[in-house]
Amino acid sequence: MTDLEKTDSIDSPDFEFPAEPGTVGERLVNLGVSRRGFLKFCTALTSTMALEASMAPKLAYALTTSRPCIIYMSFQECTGCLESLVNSYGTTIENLILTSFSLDYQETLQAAAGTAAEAARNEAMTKNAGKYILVVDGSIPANAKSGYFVSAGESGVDRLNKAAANAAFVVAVGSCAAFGGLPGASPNPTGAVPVSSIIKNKTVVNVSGCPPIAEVITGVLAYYLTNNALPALDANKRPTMYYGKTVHSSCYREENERAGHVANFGDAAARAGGCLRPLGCKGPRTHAACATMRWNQGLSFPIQSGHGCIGCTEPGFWDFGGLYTKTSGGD
Ligand code: FSX
Repeated sequence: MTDLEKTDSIDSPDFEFPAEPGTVGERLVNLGVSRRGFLKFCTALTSTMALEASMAPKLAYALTTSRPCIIYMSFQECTGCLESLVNSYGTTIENLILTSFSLDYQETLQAAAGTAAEAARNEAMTKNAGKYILVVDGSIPANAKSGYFVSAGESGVDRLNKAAANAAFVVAVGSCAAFGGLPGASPNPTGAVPVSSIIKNKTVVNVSGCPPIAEVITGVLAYYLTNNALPALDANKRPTMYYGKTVHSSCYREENERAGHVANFGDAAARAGGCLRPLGCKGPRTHAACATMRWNQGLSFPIQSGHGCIGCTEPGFWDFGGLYTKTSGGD
């Protein structure tokens, strides 16, 4: 995504930034973001969420007026998911959306530590009981005897259960939280399980990927803000608006395969856009938005760089992940 358009003034015949002190609207005004530029981004965002463009003003209103509480907890992970989320720069849609939430607990980003951090989290959960969104990254070590992951004197399972008890719903960010991911790979010494294996009485939305695209994470939150409801989910609890198609079906190299152009390692066909399937690309069996939304503000994605998809958004990644070919049991 590119930077938001900026102008010296706000022109707004039918949508004004609510500029009350402390609101996102006020912050946008102070940043010099124009109404037109803001609505343009909201329109782009509605298209990624498979919503009508006419929903853009509603989204704009929701982003500038609501401020739901998010409790973001990390378990067994590499911090790649959070890196993906916060490594955006400028006034981009993902940090704009993050600003629209009150991020009341995030161990890596917050200044508070120890008992002060725990007290702040408990206070935020009590104050927003039944309404806060619990975002979780990392898998949960369910092997009680393993001794892995104890924080503030509590096991991972206890910590997750307590945090989820009064949440409105849970968003499992990253393939570790969604499906077990790397910590769950064989031999899985910690007994790592997905969030949905522990939380059974509450909706869990899986935003898989190792890591997921930043705009996909924030897009799910923006959808909830706009509609006060969650998007449709597939059989793996992933939002179909981002995971409804395979990477291959929306890949620019797909039409080349149909025309008979396939690649070999380092050959001219690979550079000219030949399909990477013979090299073990897992795009045909991987559901993700990488080919349409791409990475780094829409700049590129692995296949565009000549590297086949490794299937990181699917259950079983890592054990069933990586590049492999027909001869080693792949597609
Ligand atoms: Fe897992 Fe995320 Fe991969 Fe890392 O939080 S999905 S190992 S990018 O950090 O959990």
